[in-house]
Amino acid sequence: MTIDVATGLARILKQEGVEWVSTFPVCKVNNALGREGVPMVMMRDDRYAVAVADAFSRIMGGSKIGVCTFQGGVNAAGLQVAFAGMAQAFEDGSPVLCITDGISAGETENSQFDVTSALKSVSKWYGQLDKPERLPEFMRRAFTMLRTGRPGPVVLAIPNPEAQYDDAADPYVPVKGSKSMPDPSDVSGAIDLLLKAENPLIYAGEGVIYADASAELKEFAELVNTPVVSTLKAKGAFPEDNPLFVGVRGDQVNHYLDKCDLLFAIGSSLSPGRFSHGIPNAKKKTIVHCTIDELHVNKAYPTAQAVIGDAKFSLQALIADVKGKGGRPAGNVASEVKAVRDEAMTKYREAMASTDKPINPYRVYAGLMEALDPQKSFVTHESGNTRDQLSTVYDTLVPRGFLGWGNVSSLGFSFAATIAAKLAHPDKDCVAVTGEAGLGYMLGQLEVALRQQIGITVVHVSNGGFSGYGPGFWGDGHDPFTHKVLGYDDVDMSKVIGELGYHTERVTEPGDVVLALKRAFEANASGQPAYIEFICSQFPVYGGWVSKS
Ligand SMILES: Cc1ncc(C[n+]2csc(CCOP(=O)(O)OP(=O)(O)O)c2C)c(N)n1
Ligand SMILES: [Mg+2]
Repeated sequence: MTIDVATGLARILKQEGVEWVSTFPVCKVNNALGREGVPMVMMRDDRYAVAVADAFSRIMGGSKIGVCTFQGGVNAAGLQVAFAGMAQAFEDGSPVLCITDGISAGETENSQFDVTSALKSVSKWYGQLDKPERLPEFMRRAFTMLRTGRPGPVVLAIPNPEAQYDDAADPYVPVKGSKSMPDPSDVSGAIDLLLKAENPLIYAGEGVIYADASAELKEFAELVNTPVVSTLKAKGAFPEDNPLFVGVRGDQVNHYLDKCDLLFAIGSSLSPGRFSHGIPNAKKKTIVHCTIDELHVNKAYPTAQAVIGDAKFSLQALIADVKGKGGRPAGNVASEVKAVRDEAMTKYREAMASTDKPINPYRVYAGLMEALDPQKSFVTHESGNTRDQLSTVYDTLVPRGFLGWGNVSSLGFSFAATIAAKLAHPDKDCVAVTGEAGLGYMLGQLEVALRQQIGITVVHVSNGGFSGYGPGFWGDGHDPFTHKVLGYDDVDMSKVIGELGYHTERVTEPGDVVLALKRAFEANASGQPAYIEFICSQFPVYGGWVSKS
């Protein structure tokens, strides 16, 4: 049957299991999505349209693909704003499908902004549909790339959504992703090195979550009796109540990164960045690197042994190999982890019990841990202290019980992530924890949760400034001229946001933290979003990142 490209696209998305599409108007395929019954989550700007779909892919570990649409083509206004979201998705390796208008033949080379080179720089693949009958081919290719190899965004530009093609000529069949197993001799070599090491350390990255390999990681770590560090983006890949869990950051992580003679990386690019650890004295250590992508082997550090393949298959092979070789002796690894961790956590645990006013932010995080069921909740941070502090202390027991994000971390993503989390898991309590800066980004988006009745909670650690930037408690801070904004004495954000229709509270008493959170989650259960402003001190104290040396 002859149909138009936009209708064909909508039907293929449905065949591929896409349940909704996030968008900001206009994109010329949207009307066909509406007609074909694909629900649209309309955000209030294009960056957030990308971010919601991006976050959904992350939260689902790529088992479902987030899809978004935004304006492009000759009038690339939407695309220019969406670009920020695509850059973030590309930086963090998120398998999101971005659909935008394309530039028709005869209209190219009109604008100053070079759409093609811009989109190529933020995608795993950018395809412009140059003939309507190629739609099935492009979609097969897109979903293959979204489900295979190192995750990353795919961008499709559709120049003429009304162009007709015969959908029976090349009937669409959903595509399956493929995974690869590592070379057995690499697996054996990796285990031989591990068994020789005196103080090995496992360094788990987000690839473990994308490969759905948390159970295998736990089995492997226990079998080889080796402590585990998780990256920010992998937080929750290893259960954080396990005696072998060291942490994401904090003095105990520094201790183990320093002390290890062998670093066994799984599912991480091992790129020392702004929000990840470097490996101190790397040249004196043995680095085993299990990764899906050769791009990262011998990148920042010499790799003693690469194991290239899907993290689950790699871990299964590593488990089988080590079982044949007898494993590692039990020793006192777990008791040492506990001692080092307890010592490092003492100051944070004190802050978590603080009765200070304004409220210590750690008291709010302790309240979250008390009010939420760790198995049935989703928490994410913002850029700023909420990231640094939550990733130091928030106990995550299941993958994506906490979403850590940001090789670089673009403010405002937490709201998109929490919307996506609630759409993915309507039964979970979903919370974004933000400071002033993240809140500023998300203010324009708050209407979405009301309109769509998405019951999420925004927790605002309200401290009147960019607290890591100002004088703080220790001297002048790193940006003393640009850290003050209107604070809680100047404006009552709970009233502002309350007027919109959110359940809001302003909490000044440490003893009220847990009850206020519980009331917010109750409101969420009936589809009402909530905003809770906790009047907090500026307390820029958190675990650092170890630098590469
Ligand atoms: C898009 C973007 N621009 C700039 C930054 C740099 N940045 C990181 S945190 C921050 C301010 C954080 O202040 P606030 O939200 O009040 O959190 P606090 O640290 O006080 O808890 C800024 C400007 C960023 N991460 N993202
Ligand atoms: Mg602040």
